[in-house]
Amino acid sequence: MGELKALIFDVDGTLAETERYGHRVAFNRAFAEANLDWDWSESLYGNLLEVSGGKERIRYYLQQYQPQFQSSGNLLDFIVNLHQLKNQHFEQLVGQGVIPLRTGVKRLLESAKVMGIRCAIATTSSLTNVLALLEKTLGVDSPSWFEVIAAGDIVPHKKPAADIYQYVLEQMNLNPNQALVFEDSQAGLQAAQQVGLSTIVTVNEYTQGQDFSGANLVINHLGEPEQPFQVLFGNPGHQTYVSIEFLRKILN
Ligand code: XBP
Ligand code: MG
Repeated sequence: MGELKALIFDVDGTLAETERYGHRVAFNRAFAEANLDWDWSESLYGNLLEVSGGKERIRYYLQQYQPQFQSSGNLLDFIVNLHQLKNQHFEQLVGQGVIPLRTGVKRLLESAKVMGIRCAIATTSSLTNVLALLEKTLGVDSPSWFEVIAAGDIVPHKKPAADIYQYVLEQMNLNPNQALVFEDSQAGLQAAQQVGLSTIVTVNEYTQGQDFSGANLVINHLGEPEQPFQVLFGNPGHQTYVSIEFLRKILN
């Protein structure tokens, strides 16, 4: 196979549990501020997560759950403004420190840095959200740890389309067999698979029932030396947490 040169991370659900306590809450705050009586419960949000992208998700919600709704002006402008408002609320939540990184994420990123493994981000989420999360959880210089931060509307089609992973590989001048992807969702896995990238899935409550066929390993989190991961699919041997050495073996 290939020699491990880079790690590519999804953000929402993978670096941190941003959806339930971050984006969902921020959407509801934006709705209230815009005098809309919409409320996205945790279970409704689980259904809405089938659609990647906040703007796309609002549009889908209108079609499916509020078919009578008429915006005062142009619908696209309405959605863009509402989404901007939601992202402001998201940044506020992140700033309050209510969204920690998932188990093992900080350790793995720091060892990648030390060992000269290049890192990148491939996310459907908006760039401002990503930067806010990184700066709050890993420090103000942490965006520079990532050679490429590919986010939101930078590509025409969001996950499960392959565009974002194709874009990252091109920017880094890498072949698919030189990098490993970290994802939490089926849509993210599909996007990575379509360009031939090996993928480790760390599930969360929203995604644990999804189909992860073709993933190299499916675990509950990246683990720590003192906090072993649980394996849902794959055979990590005696390994109990994700380290760079372990990832090298996966790719080989
Ligand atoms: C994340 C998304 C995003 C976030 C919200 O998917 O689909 O839409 O839910 O962020 P992934 P925005 O983890 O696969 O990247 O509102 O900025 O889109
Ligand atoms: Mg995700």
